[in-house]
Amino acid sequence: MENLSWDYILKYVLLGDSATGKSSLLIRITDDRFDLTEPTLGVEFGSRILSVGEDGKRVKVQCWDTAGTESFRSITRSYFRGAAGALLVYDVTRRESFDHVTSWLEDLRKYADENVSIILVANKIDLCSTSPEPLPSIQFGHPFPAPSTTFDTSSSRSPSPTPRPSTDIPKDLKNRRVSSMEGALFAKEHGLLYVETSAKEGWGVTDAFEWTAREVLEKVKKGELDRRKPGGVKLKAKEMERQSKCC
Ligand SMILES: Nc1nc2c(ncn2[C@@H]2O[C@H](COP(=O)(O)OP(=O)(O)O)[C@@H](O)[C@H]2O)c(=O)[nH]1
Ligand SMILES: [Mg+2]
Repeated sequence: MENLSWDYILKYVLLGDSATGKSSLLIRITDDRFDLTEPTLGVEFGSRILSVGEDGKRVKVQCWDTAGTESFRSITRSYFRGAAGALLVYDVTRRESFDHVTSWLEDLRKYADENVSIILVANKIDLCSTSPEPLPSIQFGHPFPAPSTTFDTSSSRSPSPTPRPSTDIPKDLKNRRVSSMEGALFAKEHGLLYVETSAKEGWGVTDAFEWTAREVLEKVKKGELDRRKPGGVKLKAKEMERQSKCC
């Protein structure tokens, strides 16, 4: 039987323009399938337990999938409050969905808790590549993924930042409107994590949810989250006791 026990529950939100693949990413992480999805009206919900970090903490991510259309934007914003993690999604084949990331980020900064961990998700890379590509080697100011390495964008469970040769660059860029470098630099500039995904092929999807969880858990460990109001993080009683002893 599936083990449903958890050490942490984290609230996540998925945001970004319509049709960038938010619902598809959610279905991929919760059910490991790719379907034709109906456009999201308002907000939908899904959850999945992930094993995170070297000590394999069991983290239940509860994801709120929001609608990217202007008419639902005020509803969408109300879900930002109390989120521990946010997946800000754009479609690498639609330039305007990347141009709008700035405005989604402004919304997050305004309506979400200041400690929210954000990952910029460049989705639909299957449309411009036949396999997951290495990400640009950029020095990130984040503990995860490890600095000065390329990231593994495969759908493996653990983020293994295996360095790959820098000559291994994408070949079929015909459909691509936002390069890896541009996405990664934007993320670095704004203090976000960065990942490339294909909800269709399952590439990088687990990494997106897991890397965000790792960053949240790092903040919990360092005591950066207010214990009385830990914004979107729920700890099991046992874990709470351990945390209060250690820091
Ligand atoms: N090729 C490809 N299509 C995708 C991917 N993710 C989503 N789609 C398609 O893009 C469209 C919008 O996806 P959806 O998940 O509804 O986007 P949302 O509006 O952001 O929730 C649908 O036709 C999906 O099948 C992907 O990774 N690759
Ligand atoms: Mg949707």
